[in-house]
Amino acid sequence: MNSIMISVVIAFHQGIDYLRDCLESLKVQTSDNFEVILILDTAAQKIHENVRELLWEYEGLLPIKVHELHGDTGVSAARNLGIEKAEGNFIFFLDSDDYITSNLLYNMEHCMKAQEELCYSKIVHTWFKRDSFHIETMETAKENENATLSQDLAKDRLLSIDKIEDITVLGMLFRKDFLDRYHIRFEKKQKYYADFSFLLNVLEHCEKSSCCTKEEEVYVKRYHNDKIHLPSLEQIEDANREQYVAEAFARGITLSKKYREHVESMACSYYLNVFGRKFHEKPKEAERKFPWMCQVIQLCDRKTLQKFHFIERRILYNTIRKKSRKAGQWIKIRMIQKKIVTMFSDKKHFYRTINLYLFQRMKQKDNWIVFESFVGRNYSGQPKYIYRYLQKNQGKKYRYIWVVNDKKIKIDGKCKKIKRFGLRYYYYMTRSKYWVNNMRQPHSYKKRPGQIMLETWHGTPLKKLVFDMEDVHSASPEYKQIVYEQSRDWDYLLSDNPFSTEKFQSCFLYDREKILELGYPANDPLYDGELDKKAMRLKKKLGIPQDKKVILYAPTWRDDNRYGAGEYKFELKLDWNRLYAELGKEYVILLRMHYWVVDRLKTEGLEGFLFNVSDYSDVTDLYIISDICITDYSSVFFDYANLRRPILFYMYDLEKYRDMLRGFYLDIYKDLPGPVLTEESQLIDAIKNIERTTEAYQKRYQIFYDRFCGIDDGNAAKRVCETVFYNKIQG
Ligand code: C2G
Repeated sequence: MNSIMISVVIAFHQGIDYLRDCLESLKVQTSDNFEVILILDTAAQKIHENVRELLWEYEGLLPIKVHELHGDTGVSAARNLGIEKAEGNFIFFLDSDDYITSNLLYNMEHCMKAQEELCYSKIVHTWFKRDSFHIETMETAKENENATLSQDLAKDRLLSIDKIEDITVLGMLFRKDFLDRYHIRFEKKQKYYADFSFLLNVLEHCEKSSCCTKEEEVYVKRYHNDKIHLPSLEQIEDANREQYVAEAFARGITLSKKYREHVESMACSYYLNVFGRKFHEKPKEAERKFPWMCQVIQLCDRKTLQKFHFIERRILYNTIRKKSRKAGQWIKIRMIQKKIVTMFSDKKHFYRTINLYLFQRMKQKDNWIVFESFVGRNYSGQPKYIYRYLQKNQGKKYRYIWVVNDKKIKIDGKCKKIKRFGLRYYYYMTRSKYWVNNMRQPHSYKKRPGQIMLETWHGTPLKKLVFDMEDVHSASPEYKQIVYEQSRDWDYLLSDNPFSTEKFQSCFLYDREKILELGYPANDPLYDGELDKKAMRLKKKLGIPQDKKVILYAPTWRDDNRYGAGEYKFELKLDWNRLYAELGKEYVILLRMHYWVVDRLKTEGLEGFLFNVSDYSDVTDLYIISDICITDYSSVFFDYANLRRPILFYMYDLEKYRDMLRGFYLDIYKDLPGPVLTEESQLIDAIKNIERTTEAYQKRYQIFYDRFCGIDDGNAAKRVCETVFYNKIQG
């Protein structure tokens, strides 16, 4: 065991920030017995990425040997060159966009016994950079991975995996002489899926292997969350991808003896379930690519084909006989059969099918408008004020439809209320010419030709959004791609100020021409001439004493603190009894949780001081009755600033929020119109001395107001309606 020397082979072609994380994870390894063989695929490399500069940082810290690929290109060629250049007696493949936990190499070394040919570890999937791969992520990752390893190499690395793209040689430590003895190398021609035949080859010859069972020592496979700018090999749009899949299967079937039957089944399943869809979606393309699949299915043993059921067998046999039309027809029958089963399996599928075959064929109604605010949670935001303006000025010209989760939500004026994702929802969404929404529309719902979508959005951003974010902690790795696709369907995007206009272009990769920089309709009421009277009425409605000053506390949500999709936890970092004691004589507090937060505070003992207004429909009303607004990173302050009233920023978790979760577009110490407070006592002090606090920020507030509130003037709804609905160009 003393003579172990590992060559960590890294192939690099793009993604320098990923590479930094990867090298960092090697820098902190507890083992010293390794060298790094970095193969630069110069032909495929991004020109602007200066790898040499990065490598300087590791000079003397990591034993890195750099080689360049000449002539050949691609990951297979790079890894083969790595094996050739390796001076170690063990090989470990590490992808430049992945990283490993700090004891992994040490543990693998100690796991490996003299007679074993390889050792492998658990792979955990993430889409976070190394810094953020904290314990919590590890916990969730663990829950989602298929439990623990069975310690049977074939089972763990082949038999339990359905998709060819998930078969990998990563997280494995190979004895180099084992690879050499059996000439196990990556197939150079295979741009993708070369791991498949490599692994099958390994399984063919490997007599003994060990499994590194330490749960916390893992290989971390990092998904790319930005397919547009930095796609992983799997995400690259390649018109001939199916050819590589077919070749990989063909090679696998030919070389594997021990697992041939399994590989054949995998190939057939891929053909039936993945490739087969093409016959329905892109028949011409299916026809062109059919011969590739034909060759693979022809290699399969009859016994394997017989395991499939009747219709599937018809598809496979016709494929063997090269009868593409017949195979295509049976594939369609199979799809219809599947569709019927899913259609009756749940309501949503049933509605969607009716929508597709019935509503989509009905005529569009040019005067129907569907409004939705905060995914149907309430009647508020820009959609509410656009609706009100149209109701008042256009009345019966339009038919108004509101999407709500609860039909009890009060909406003024005559309108049709429909429940989100009910049958009527599909009917009205499909037939209405206009959609007005302040959040993203459902991804599954594609716009019909001729429909117009006005995306009003719901705030000026302080925290970074979508493509401006590095890691996405709140959603799936496809988040950026999904938002990209959704935003292609927006005909207009509303902006409140030039700053938002600029940021929306980068965060949504959205065209300037389609952005309407017209101000926010939801801020129109803040310019009402009779605000005091309105405030009195609202206070009465909410049961708030008229003689007390009002503090609105409206924090935002935390991306990493959630129960599930769209359902977030929130830990309030305030001692309400202390606040009551210190401020209760003069103030009441309105607690307004963000709409994603489902936790509700118990207010017993605080009656008359703390009012939970989290379920109140319209936050604009709450701005009107508040004398001070406290927030953290929420965009509420951009809107509230229209009132020119004091704003305090209670940012008790500033570092984590800024450095890990989101990052900001503004310099919070220079640009915000109020003090940044991290301690509760600072917050209480600022409230007690609110006049002094206000005075200190007067100048900055004015600059902020001019920059962010300059367009709002009480007439935004008018401007928006004239532009979108009456096609008037705003001067
Ligand atoms: N909101 C609210 N109550 C809160 C927080 C937010 O009613 N406690 C509403 C406000 O209308 C606010 C909007 O939700 O303007 C957006 O809230 P943010 O906290 O900024 O969070 P998010 O939904 O992530 O939107 O460009 C803005 C960003 O998209 C942020």
